Amino acid sequence: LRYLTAGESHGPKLTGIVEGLPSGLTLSKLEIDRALQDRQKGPGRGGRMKIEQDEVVITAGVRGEVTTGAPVALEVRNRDWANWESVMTSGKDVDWESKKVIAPRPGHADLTGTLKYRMEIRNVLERASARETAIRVAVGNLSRQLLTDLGVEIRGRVISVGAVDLQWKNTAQEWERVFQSEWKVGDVEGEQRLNEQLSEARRLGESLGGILEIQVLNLPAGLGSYVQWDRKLDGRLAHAILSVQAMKGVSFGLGFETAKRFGSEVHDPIVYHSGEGYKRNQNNAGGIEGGMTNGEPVIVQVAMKPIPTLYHPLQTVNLETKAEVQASIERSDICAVPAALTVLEHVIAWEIAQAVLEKFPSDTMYELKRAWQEYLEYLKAQ
Ligand code: EPS
Repeated sequence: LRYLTAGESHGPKLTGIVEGLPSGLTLSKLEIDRALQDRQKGPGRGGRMKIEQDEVVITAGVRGEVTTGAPVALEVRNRDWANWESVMTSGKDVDWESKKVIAPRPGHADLTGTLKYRMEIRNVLERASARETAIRVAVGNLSRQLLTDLGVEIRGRVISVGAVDLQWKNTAQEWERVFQSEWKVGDVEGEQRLNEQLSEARRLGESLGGILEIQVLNLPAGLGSYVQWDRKLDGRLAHAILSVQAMKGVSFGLGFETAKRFGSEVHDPIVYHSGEGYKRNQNNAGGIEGGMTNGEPVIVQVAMKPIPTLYHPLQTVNLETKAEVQASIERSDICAVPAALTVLEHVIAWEIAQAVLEKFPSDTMYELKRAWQEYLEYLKAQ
């Protein structure tokens, strides 16, 4: 299972090509569009999200609603392109001047990208932009629908935004609230504090990061492998997560707290339930041991940095005059933490699906489901 994306933030469209999905997977376009719309939401989003109404176009690999086993091609159009056509075109008549950027933003790819590729900043920021996460959600949603078909559930919540920590006891009621909440938190009073913090950040020209948690439920033990470094599932998840724009840290289960405790206070004792197989009565490992799922929920925490484009810009250097100036003010989001949750759920879905398709025969959904079911029964019968 592999994918590539192409596309610039203000170019005509984003494109994704996916290879390795089994034939016979029923895909709902409605589901993909719902995920795309979910990614656009959240209280801290900027003006761009009023322009875009993301929707997928599937141009290959699906007939009716069913995958054929051939590569799947996806597109998400940039509506904003209508305002950028003369600037972001591939023909001869390009307007190089009107949207030229000469003051790189600290925290963005701007400066290093321009040095590395010997091009102007506009070319760098267009591809480095988190706009690319739209197509990653569309691509990831294909794998998410495959996992749903196998009974795997992925859910996530926002743990904290900026300096505001939210209350959390992990109850079913809180999860219900997360799904209704525009901040994707389960703490009603906390939302008030988040709104106040957002207003303050807006007033100051600031941006906000946060910490998120994603859980993957109903996975069998044995996805991923210890036998080679690049097959370890936690390593693959960390790679996928940190490849999302603005993500700075990943931890599993008990996370960094693990390093502070005695071993006996960290590792999850093994128990046996007849008819169910081996279990754990706690999940400090976050569902992964030895680079493999251990049958408990996979639990990942992710740190997102504040978006580097600031309305109250930091010092930088004008690349033409070398004078110290303030960074360019590009239109931006103040906080994209709830949107990032949707993105993370989908890049995680991708890695889990890849591990599933590596373990089981995957030419067809028929073979995959049969082998999956047989393996679940084998684990229970131990
Ligand atoms: C982004 C800058 C903003 C965000 C964008 C990511 O875009 P613009 O420069 O057009 O205002 O809105 O995010 C999206 C377009 C999106 O779909 O999430 C950046 O520089 O990373």
